[in-house]
Amino acid sequence: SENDYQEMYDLALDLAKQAGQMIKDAFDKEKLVDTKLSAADLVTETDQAVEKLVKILIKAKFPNHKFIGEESTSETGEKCEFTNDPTWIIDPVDGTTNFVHSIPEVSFSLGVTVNKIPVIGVVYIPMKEELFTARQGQGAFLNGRKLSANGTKDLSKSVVIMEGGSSRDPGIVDAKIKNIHSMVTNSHGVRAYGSAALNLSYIAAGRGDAYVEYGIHVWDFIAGALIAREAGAVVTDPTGSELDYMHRRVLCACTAELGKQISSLLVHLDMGWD
Ligand code: LIP
Repeated sequence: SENDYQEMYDLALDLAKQAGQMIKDAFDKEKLVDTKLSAADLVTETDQAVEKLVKILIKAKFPNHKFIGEESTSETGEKCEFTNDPTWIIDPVDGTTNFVHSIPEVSFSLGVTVNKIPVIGVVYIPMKEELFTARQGQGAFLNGRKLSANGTKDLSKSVVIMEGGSSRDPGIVDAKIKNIHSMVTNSHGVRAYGSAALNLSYIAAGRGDAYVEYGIHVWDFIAGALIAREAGAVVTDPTGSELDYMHRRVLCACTAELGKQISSLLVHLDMGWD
């Protein structure tokens, strides 16, 4: 019911606040860094501590809800079980590489799905005190101010956000460089902020026109995808087909025309499913 949704949203905001405080407290301190799937896939104590706390608080309030978290999932190495149940999908620290290197583009990302559809998206960038929020059908907001994505239709007038990502497989890196080459050649410029959740929120806020990435995970982009859509952007699979949250790739464009143009120029990498 609407009441339950309000309670879920209130908890989501509270979790963002608490996670943000933990990230702020740890930001200038020395970090204990470990690696996961590749030498450039990083995790810190803060990622783990934030996820642990958030998981406990969700369980306490909504014991029947499901939970998918970046660190819990990487620990077990299992595939995600994504069901119709209300599911909290969180990335405790999105942009861990930035966090480790004291670059402030670090976000806490939280999405809630019901029947596999995102109904709540919260992305908080504590070092900038920017809180991006969205609820299905109710618009997207930055610190309470309503957002609307740009109207850019032409790649030649666009800024495109892209990332190098954490895979060090030479074939994957080559394909990504090819894509960066096409976008640099045909646009106003390419940017990489280092956090998928932040990148999508930036498109929602009109800070750039499109974002594409292969190799991210559901927790990196599900909240940002709702925020971008609620701001009027189009979020699809990079080929242009319907977005699959478990397929590790996404294209977000401020207009459908721009999305089509970008899609046709890309080498489409398949980096599997969560
Ligand atoms: C990060 C993503 C980013 C990608 C990085 C990494 P993490 O997530 O948000 O877009 O380029 O390789 O996957 O690992 O910091 O939560």
